[in-house]
Amino acid sequence: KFVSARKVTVIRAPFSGGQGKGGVEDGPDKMEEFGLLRDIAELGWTATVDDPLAKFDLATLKADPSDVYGNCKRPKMVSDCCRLIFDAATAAHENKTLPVTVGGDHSIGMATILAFANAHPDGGILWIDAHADINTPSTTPSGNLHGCPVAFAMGLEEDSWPPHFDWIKQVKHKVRPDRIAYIGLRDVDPGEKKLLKELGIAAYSMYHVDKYGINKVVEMALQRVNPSGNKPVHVSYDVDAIDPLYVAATGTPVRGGLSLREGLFLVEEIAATGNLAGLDIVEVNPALASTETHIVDTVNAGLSIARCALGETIL
Ligand code: 4U7
Ligand code: MN
Ligand code: MN
Ligand code: MN
Repeated sequence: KFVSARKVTVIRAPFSGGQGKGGVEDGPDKMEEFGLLRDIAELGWTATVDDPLAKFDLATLKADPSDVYGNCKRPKMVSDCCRLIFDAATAAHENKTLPVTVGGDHSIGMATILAFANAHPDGGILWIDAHADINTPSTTPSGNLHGCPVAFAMGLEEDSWPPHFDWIKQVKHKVRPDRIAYIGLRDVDPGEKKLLKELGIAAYSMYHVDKYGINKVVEMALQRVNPSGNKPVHVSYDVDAIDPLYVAATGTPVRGGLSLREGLFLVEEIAATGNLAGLDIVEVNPALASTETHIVDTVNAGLSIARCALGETIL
């Protein structure tokens, strides 16, 4: 319906400018080395690979000390790269393919969910994360823009934005607060809590996962963002939603997360609806592993998310 004939566009986003640590830019390479494209093909999907950031010298851009605005780090780099990813994702939606964007840090989520909302204004978004990523330039405690993508995609507090993000103001359909739901939260900043409350956003934390179980939580989240059950759904999956026991190689690990099975069940359930129309897999950072096992576990968790979302376990 939203995606024709099992076609995927893999959008490579080897981007790390939304946070300070190195290594997350190697996520796409590692995922491919471990067989991302082979797995997609084996599941009967045809993949085209898009590499919108290939023309940039990302290491040089990241090292530019003048790229700051107030407390926001690297607004120009984040904006320039997100604009290209937005265009790539928009093209994927126009071609009726399923964009699978592989990060890179989660700042690129502003581009993918904005492209999704603009292409499918009545679609729903699930943000799977330990964090809410809805800080604005005025609330961010770190200045790292990977903690802010939802605020940009919603157009929140535009007056506080670095001018680099003006292009977002021209995008016709922004992400609506009633069309996004969170699952997996356990590290939300005070300013973010206030925004979630004020905007009435559906936010299921680990407390809710324990209280109701993951099956019920997914059902409640889908009910909120896709009440008719027949609209497209985008899943923005930060691997730090899963417990660091399984996913150690990520930039901002928080204990007490989803079990690997809960994390996979969630995307299996979306696959079963047949409504998946966009997927991000972000924050795999192979450089933050202290053992080879950490790398293998984390990258394989990322691959499992992709395969389960594409229907591997729906028999
Ligand atoms: B991620 C944080 F303060 N909220 O804004 C911030 F705790 O994409 C963390 O979810 C953001 O990994 C984490 O810097 C961003 C912090
Ligand atoms: Mn996170
Ligand atoms: Mn995130
Ligand atoms: Mn993280």
